[in-house]
Amino acid sequence: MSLQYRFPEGFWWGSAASATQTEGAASDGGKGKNIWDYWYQQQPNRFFEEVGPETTSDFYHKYKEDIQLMNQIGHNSFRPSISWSRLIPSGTGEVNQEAVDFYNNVIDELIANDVEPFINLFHFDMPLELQEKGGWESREVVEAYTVYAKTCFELFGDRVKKWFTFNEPIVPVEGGYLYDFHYPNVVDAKKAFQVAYNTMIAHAKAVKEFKSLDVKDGKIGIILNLTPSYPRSQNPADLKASHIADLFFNRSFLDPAVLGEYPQELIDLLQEHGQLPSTVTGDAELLKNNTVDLLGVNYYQPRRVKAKESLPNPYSPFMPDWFFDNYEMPGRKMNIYRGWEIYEKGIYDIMINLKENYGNIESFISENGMGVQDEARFIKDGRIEDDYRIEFIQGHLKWLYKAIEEGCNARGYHLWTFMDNWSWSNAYKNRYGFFSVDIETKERTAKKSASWFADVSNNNGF
Ligand code: BGP
Repeated sequence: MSLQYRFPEGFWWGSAASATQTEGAASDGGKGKNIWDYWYQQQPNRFFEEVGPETTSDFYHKYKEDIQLMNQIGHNSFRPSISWSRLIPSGTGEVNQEAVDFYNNVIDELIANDVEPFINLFHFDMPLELQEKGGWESREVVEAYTVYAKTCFELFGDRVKKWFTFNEPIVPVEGGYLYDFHYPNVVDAKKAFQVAYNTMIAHAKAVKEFKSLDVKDGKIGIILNLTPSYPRSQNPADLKASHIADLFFNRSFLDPAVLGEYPQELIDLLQEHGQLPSTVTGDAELLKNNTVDLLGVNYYQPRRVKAKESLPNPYSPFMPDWFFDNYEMPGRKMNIYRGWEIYEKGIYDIMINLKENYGNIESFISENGMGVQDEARFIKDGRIEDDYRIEFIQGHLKWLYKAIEEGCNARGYHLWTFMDNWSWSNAYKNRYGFFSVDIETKERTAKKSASWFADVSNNNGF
């Protein structure tokens, strides 16, 4: 077949999901509470139409059917996460056998269906008991995570060869400690930097455990949401604003994960403002010696910035936003439902940056996708005709292809997400899946994009 875009042999085609957003059974199977269960109980009004994480898409009970569907649409890989509070209900201590059975079944079913499990250990879902001990502010929690990670490697490492310590570790920092969209809803930059730092230490400790276990053919990575910072203009003031935004929102995790150290400029900036986190002797060496093998890149939108229009009030709380304003580029293409700009070339810019500045590390697009509201409007003959999603994916794949042609080490593309799921505070507002989910009956129905993606995967291109 003549294809315009033929991807390299063995390209990873699939999708990503997370435990809290898909499993449901939030209080079944011996699962402990995590911060989402708790926050919803406290403030249901903070969630779209007051829909909480209790049942979500019920993957816990329907995983077999779902995994068969993955196979039918040509998935050769799928990235779910393990729920820490399901596996170890209190965060530390006893392992829940029902959870071990569940994750064993999921992994075995994936393998039986020729879908390679890529397993992520943490997707925003801190066990409640550990949040009460300070969450990522606390080094005790860092130690608890290390034990949890080691437990997972030991339980499932015989079959799982691709592991990820964290998904978008910056999001709990932004949501929980800067901009008030995750529990514990603290707004305090100093705490935010401590949380960010401790998360990286937890990550490096997990990498160290993994390497000491010497899992045969195993790779360990991290999944980062890289958001290129584009300046409004080439004026030095705009360039500086975008440079600082990049330090805060990309390089704060990318540099320590891949290069093993923080950018000196970021350290200097935090020091100047009295915002440096506290560290422990040996941390720098730990980071240096435990960089990742593999990088997942989540890409949804660019960040456009400009120099500040007015000086920040020096008496206001310190925020990264002291250094830049967001810039609304005229004519930008928008996903109006999510309020995110669509800029396909961003994916190429990220890949070129990884090639030029990060040793061309082995990577893949671990999330990309388009959440759309009220998709029932697009039903024809019983099927959601989501041509806009197909266009969205195509647009991004073209740029990914170009990056690969230019020598970037990108190995796959995963959509967010396999089936419509519960999107944190947006609950079921915007739908992202190849399959729609009826939130009452839990029935799954393929959208047009599902059969399109099956063709792309089967042909290894389009
Ligand atoms: C990423 C997260 C996912 C997912 C996605 C879509 O940041 O890793 O968990 O939710 O974004 O975002 P949202 O659900 O907020 O629309």
